[in-house]
Amino acid sequence: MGYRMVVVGATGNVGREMLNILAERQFPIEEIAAVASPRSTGDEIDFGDSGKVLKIRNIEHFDFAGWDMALFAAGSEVSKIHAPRSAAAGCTVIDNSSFYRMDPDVPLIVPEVNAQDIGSYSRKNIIANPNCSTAQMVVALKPLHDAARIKRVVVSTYQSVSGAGKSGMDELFEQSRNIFVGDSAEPNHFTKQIAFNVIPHIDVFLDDGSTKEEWKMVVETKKILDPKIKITATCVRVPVFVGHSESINIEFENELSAADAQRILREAPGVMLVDKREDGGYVTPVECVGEYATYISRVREDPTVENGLSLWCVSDNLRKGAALNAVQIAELLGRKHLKKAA
Ligand code: 11C
Repeated sequence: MGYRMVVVGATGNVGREMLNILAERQFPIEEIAAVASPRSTGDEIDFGDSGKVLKIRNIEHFDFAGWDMALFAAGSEVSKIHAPRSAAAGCTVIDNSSFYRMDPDVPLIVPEVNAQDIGSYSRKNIIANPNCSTAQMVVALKPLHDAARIKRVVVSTYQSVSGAGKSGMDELFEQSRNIFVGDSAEPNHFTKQIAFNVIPHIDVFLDDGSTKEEWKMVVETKKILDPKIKITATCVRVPVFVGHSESINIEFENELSAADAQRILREAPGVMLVDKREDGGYVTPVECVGEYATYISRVREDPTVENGLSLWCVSDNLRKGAALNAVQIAELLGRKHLKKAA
């Protein structure tokens, strides 16, 4: 017996990956509904490589009663209106938007890190999925925190344009082509030219000069991992289609050698250590596309502080950063709370 699953925002970058990953991981499904905005109603979408084709249903008229779980990937406005409707109808929401993440009655879950927190979902029948740049970072930090207690993190991100949706990807593609043929490179989606450039600005500016993307990395990491950890982030958009990269500098309470950190990371859930200290012995974003792991490379001691380490962290932002993590939450929820008879 399987679950009756809904994917909201099924036509977007993340929604499509949710369908792919549910099919890939053979999530036990009795029925699946692909739901999106009225403009896509009636369109067809593949249910991954299962051979099934789904007709898109209209979110405005979709009745969540009788469905088990809804994975939402349609942005904060849609989640704000329709997630409570789903939750009240008894269909547990796993929400990829930022809308509920910092709600104290909504658990924010990365299964490798804080699976134990999922029980509080019953307060609102909603579980939140973190921001992509947070998800991969906490997978890397958790085993090191357990080993030597993290005091402070300095992170700089190199985030792909797919984090900004299909229009971000289209802008990088078209601008690159236009520059080659001598046409205009006027920005449209991004604030400055993204092709052959980098932009130190993701999401809106806050009063203290940081951006909301940077703020999310701070507050979400504290909620998922440990509120005592101090974090400062600089988030940068780079001309890469898929795959977020992060340079992470960590200061620990206790001593942790690079060799011990490598040994711990090699065994850590969700982590793939690729760290050969030679030409090409590290992972770059193009190599992580379509993969599940959070890749760690360039682990080394930082002698400028007591107990410091630096490392490089890369993951597919549409997968571990969004769709995969949501499906892993659904799997966890199924195992722990919404069991179905085999
Ligand atoms: C980006 N991290 O790369 C963002 C996308 O809060 O879920 C995801 C935003 C979020 O632009």
